[in-house]
Amino acid sequence: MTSFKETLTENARIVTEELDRLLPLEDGAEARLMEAVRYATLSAGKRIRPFLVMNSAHLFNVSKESAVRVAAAVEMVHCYSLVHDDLPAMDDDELRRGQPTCHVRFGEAAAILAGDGLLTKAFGVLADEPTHSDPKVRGELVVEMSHAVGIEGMVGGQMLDLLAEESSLGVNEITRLQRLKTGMLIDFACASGAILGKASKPARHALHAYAHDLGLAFQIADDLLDVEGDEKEVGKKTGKDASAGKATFVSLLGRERARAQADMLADQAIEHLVLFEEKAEHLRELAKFVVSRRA
Ligand code: GRG
Repeated sequence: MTSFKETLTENARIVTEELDRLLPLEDGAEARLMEAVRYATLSAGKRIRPFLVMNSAHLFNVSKESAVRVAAAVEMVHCYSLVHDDLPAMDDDELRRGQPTCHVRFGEAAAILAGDGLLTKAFGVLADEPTHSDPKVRGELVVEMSHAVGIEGMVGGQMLDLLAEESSLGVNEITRLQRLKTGMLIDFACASGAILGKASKPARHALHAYAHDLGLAFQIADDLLDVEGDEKEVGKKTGKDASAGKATFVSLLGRERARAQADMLADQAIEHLVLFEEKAEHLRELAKFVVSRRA
């Protein structure tokens, strides 16, 4: 029987192949930019968000050709956010996915442009005809992605995060910040399968509820890894939140309560999937993986 880790790895391979195809090396003036784009994107990420796209699409019998394009677009946006988040003006990190960050390897200007290029390309992929034969579906994908990652979503959450260094936030404020910063892209990844499959309202609500709890569980697990994780295994610098004096779920709740909260949210996420019966098995396993991962 295939283990969940093998399923995740196989999915990552398929999505990485699609990214490789959508982001080809260029000749001439763009060569250096594409090298930076590919360096940031084809690196060894877990590909959790693309996994959510592929498996939410599976619930509604969406073709793999459509789903993998959306999965690649979501990963492009995620990689852009990592590249920009690592910049000196933001988190100023030197290690990501076990390798030097994009700006360390290619310089700041190229890293900014690589992020810009990835974000723009992602919207192009969603809007392009091979993604879905119905232009209304493609339009919905574009609008929902824009909502998830723009000012009222990920970018807004990043701003709150930067401001948080100068103030002491409580659990409710951290929850809102993380919901915007990491939760909304996870939400879009889950919603995209339902959009592609023109799913019913109850199915969309169930996936939204799953994504909400999974996103928070993911973030608490990320906070725990920053405290407990091994730098080599995690592939990025750990202990950063504490040294920056940043409030996190772990600093506010303590490790034990934070762990219990993450486990409770993962269980709750799984309960929202009852409607999908055995078709949602991979999504259930992902919720368990997210809170038990070591990287
Ligand atoms: C728009 C500049 C900008 C930032 C947006 C999402 C985000 C804010 C920044 C990403 C940086 C970060 C470390 C966020 C915390 C949680 C998180 C998203 C971790 C990385 O995701 P994983 O664990 O990473 O899925 P891999 O490398 O496996 O893809």
